[in-house]
Amino acid sequence: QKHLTFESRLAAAAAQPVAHALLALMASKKTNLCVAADVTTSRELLSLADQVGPHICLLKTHVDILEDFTPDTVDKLKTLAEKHNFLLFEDRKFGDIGSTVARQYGGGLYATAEWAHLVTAHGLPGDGVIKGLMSAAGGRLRGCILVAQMSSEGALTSQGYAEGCIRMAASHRSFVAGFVSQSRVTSDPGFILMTPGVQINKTGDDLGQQASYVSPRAAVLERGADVIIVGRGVTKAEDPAAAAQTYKEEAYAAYTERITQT
Ligand code: UP6
Repeated sequence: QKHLTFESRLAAAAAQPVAHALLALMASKKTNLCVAADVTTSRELLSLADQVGPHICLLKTHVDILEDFTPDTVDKLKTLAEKHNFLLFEDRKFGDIGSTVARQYGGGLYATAEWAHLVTAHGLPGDGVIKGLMSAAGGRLRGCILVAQMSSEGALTSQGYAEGCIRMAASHRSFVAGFVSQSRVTSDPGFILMTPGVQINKTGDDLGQQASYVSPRAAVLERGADVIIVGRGVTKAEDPAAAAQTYKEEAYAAYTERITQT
């Protein structure tokens, strides 16, 4: 997908409704920024979503970090997603056998399949994890993002592992929308690559987030990111809306540069 525009990849993503919708949204809203809303209260989450909403294509959540999760939080998130035109992405990183993930995704406290357009999953269990998610998604327009590579130091996601994830995705094109990756793991235009570990002017944290964060520009131009995932760069900023705007502009400018390269 090196030089292709998001619009020109729509046909390749036709089998996956969320990937298709996301490519169209990124092109029309001119943003390839995903904010990782890693906060601990529903009030902070909803306030952040309302502030950064105009600048993002995806809001990535870890709803199990919330101390006060209720279905009402989800209803309000859905309203904000419609108001600002972004998709909901729960970073659950499912990684168990199919029958277990089907129950974790479809039920439990979070009933994630009910509201999250996208969820993350590890390829580790084999393609049963995808089949399990698909079974719980039922007829809803849902998709998953496979974690092909991790940003953390010492990650066990070898090249062979990443290649296995790509193969697994290729045989489940109706459900897999793309990958979390740190490099251009595939050139298939139907899959969307999302890269975390991005921050402007910042080195890593002390818990093994990569030794140093990369800039939005490097993520897009050197690591092949279609979407950049930014957490603390936005959430810890004095003005999250202004920070989101800056990240959006840098990432989209890098994408524009990429598609005009010859
Ligand atoms: N994330 C990573 N690395 C991965 C996969 N996912 O950092 O390989 C997620 C984290 C967090 C976000 O769970 O929500 O991306 C990064 O946040 P940060 O920008 O604050 O480091």
